[in-house]
Amino acid sequence: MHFLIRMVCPIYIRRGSAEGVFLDETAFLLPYSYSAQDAVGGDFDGDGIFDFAVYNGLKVTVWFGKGGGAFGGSVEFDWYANLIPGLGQLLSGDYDGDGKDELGLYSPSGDGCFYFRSYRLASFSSEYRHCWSKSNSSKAISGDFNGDGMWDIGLYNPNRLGNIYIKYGDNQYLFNGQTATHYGRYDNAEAFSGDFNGDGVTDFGVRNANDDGKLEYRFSNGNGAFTEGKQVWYWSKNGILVTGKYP
Ligand SMILES: [Ca+2]
Ligand SMILES: [Ca+2]
Ligand SMILES: [Ca+2]
Ligand SMILES: [Ca+2]
Repeated sequence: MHFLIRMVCPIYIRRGSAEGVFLDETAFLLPYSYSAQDAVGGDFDGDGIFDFAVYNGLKVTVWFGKGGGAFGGSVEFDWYANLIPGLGQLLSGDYDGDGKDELGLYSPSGDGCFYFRSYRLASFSSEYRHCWSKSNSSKAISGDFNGDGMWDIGLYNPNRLGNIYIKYGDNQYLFNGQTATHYGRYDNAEAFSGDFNGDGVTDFGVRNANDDGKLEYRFSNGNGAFTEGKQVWYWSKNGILVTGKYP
C-alpha cells in the first residue's frame, strides 16, 4: 500500500495500512528548502530506495535517497520546453517497465502533452512525449489503474464535469483505450493517486476540496471507475501532497 507525504520542508510521511488508514507521522529534511510548485517521489535510479523530485516551475531537482529518510546526491535540470513556466505538473511511474521510475511532466495549458524522462548515464536527458488534452484546470494522475502491471495516465477535471479520464499504458509510452468515469466536482481540489489498499490497482482521491485539508479517496474497481471503500481523513491544508510506496 502507498504512503502519503505532505511536503513543505521538512517532509512529513504517514504510512498506509491495508485498511486505508494513515498513521505514524515522521518528518525528515531535504538538504535545502525550495519554493516548490510540485513534488513527486519515485525510485528513479532503480536502487530500491525512494528518491524525491521537486519542481519550481522552471527547474526540476531530484534528490536520491540513501535510505532511512536521508538523501545523497542530486541532479538538477531545466524542464519547461513547450510549457508555460510554472504550470507543469510532475508525475512519476515506470512507464517502460524496466523497474526504474521515470519522471513525467504534464503541461495543462501549454500544449496538453505529457513528457517523460528516464534517469540514464547520470542525467535525465532523453524525452518521450504523449499529447492528450489541453485544459487549464486538469490535474494529471498516474498509476496502474487496470492492474495489468503497466503504468497508465489520467486527467481529472475537478471544476468542469468532474470526470476522470484514463489512458492505459503499454510500457512503450503509448497510452490508449480511454475510459471516463464521473467522480464529482470539487472546484479547488488537489488530485492524488496511489494503491491505498494494496490490491495492485491504483486508487484515486482528492484533497482540500473545501480548503480544509480533508482527504477523500475511493478504491479502484480496475475498469476506470472509483466506487468502493470511501475513506475520509484529515491532515493539513498546507504543503504539497505526494504519494508513493516507500521503504
Ligand atoms: Ca533510488
Ligand atoms: Ca522505467
Ligand atoms: Ca495499467
Ligand atoms: Ca487499490
